[in-house]
Amino acid sequence: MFKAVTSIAPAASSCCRRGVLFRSSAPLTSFYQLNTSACFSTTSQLMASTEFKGAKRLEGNYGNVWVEYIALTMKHNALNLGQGFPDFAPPDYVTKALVEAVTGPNVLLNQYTRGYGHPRLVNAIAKLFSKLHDRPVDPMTNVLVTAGAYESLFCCFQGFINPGDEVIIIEPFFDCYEPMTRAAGGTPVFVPLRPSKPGSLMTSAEWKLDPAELESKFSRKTKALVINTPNNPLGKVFTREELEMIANLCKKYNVLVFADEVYEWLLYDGHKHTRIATLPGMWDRTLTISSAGKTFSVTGWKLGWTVAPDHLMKHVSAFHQNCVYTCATPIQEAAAVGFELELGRLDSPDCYFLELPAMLQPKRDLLAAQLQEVGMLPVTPDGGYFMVADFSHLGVETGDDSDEPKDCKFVKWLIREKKFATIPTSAFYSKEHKSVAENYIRFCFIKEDSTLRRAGDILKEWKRSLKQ
Ligand code: IK2
Repeated sequence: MFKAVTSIAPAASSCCRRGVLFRSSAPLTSFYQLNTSACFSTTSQLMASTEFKGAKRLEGNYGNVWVEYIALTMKHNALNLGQGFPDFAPPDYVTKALVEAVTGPNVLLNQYTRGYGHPRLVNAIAKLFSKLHDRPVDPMTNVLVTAGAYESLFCCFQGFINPGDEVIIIEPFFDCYEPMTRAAGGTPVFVPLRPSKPGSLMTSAEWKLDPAELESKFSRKTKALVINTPNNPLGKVFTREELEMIANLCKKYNVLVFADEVYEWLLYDGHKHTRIATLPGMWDRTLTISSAGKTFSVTGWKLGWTVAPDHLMKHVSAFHQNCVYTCATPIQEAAAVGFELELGRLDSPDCYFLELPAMLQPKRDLLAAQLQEVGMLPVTPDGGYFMVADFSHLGVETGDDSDEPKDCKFVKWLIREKKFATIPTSAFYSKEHKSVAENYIRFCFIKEDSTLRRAGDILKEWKRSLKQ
C-alpha cells in the first residue's frame, strides 16, 4: 500500500484515506508518500459497493497540480525546485519558542486556545498590521488565525460566495482559487496578465493586465476579485497605480477583494509592497490574507491569518468556527514570540522580514544566471520566491504527443529524464488561457546555494550532452 516502508505504519494507515504526504526524520528531500492510487481504488470499490456519490460541489475538483507533480518528483527521486518551501532552517528563535511552548512550565499551551486566534498571537498581529495599514486593527475583531493562508482563503470563499456569484481571478493564480470558488457554488471569471515582450528577457513587472479587458469581466453577478501580490508564480509586485486601477473598478462595481499577500515581505531591488486594503475606500471591502509559513520560513507549520473589518470578518470567522474551530496552540504561541521580537526591530536590517529577502536576492540572481547559461529566458521576479523561465528556444523533443500544454510535457520529461523537478506555469492559468504560459516553467529559489548549484549542474550537463 505504501511506496516506501515507513516506521510510522499506524499513523500512516490512519492517514491513508486522506492521501497525506509523510516526512521521516531522514533528510528533507526524502519524503515518504502514500500510494494514493491504491488508497483511492480501495475507496472507490467501497463507494461502488454502497453507491455513495461524492458531493456535487466536488465535481471537477479531484486532484491538482501538487498531487500530480509531487508524486512524480518522489517517484523519480528528483531534485526538487518545484514546490515552494525552504530547504534551510527557519530562524532559531521561532523553533526554540515552539519547544518552549510544548515543554515549558505553562502546560496549558498544549491545550485548546481561543478559536479565532490565540490571544498572544492576535495581539502581535494586530500591533503589526495597525502599523502596516496605518489604522487601528482590533486583535479580537479584525484578526482571524487559520490553518495556513489556505484555510483563510477557503473561509473567505465559503463566507461570501453563493451559487450564481462570479469571482474575478487574476492569472496566473495560486491554483486553489478556482476549486474554492466552484466549491462555494460560484463561477470563476479569469483575466490574464500577459508578457509584454514574449520571447525575450523580461522582469515580472513586464507582465501586465489590460485595464479594458479587466473591466469587461465585471458584471452585476461579480461578488469578489482575488489578487495575489507579490504573485506566485511570476513574482510580480503590483504597482500602486495598477492596484488603484483595480481598486477603482471594485468600488465602481461594488465588489469585495480577497488580497492574498503571503509573500508580503519578499521584495527585491527596492520594490515596495502596496497593500490594496490601504488604498482610499478599500479597507471596508478587503480581506487581507497572510501566512506564518512564508513569513518565518516554516511552511510545514500551516499557520495563516486574515485581517479585515468587523462587518466582513464575522462571516469568515463563522465559517472557521464551524470547520477548523481552533488552530494548534503551541504553533501560535511560537509565531507570537517571533512577531514580538520582529516588532521591536522592524526597520533594522536584522529584522527577519528584511533579512530574508536580502538573503534571497543573490539566490534569485544565481538561478537566473544559470538558466540563461543554458539558453532559457528567465523572468526576473521583483518579489516572492519563484521564477518562471521561457524554455521554448531549447527545442527539446519530449516524445510526448498528448494534448497537454507544452510546459507540462517538458516538466514531466525533466523529472523523468534529468531527475529535476519544476512546476508547469500553465497550471496557474485557466483552461482558456493556458497558451499564455505554456512556454514557461516555474523554479523555486528559496533553497541552499548548493541546491541551486546542483540544479545548474544538471542543466549544464544536459546542455553539454545536446552539443555532442
Ligand atoms: N497563497 C499563495 C499565493 C501561496 O503561494 C500559498 C502557498 N504556497 O504554495 C506553494 C507553492 O506554490 O509551491 C498559499 C496561499 C498557502 O499558504 P499556506 O501554506 O500558509 O497555507
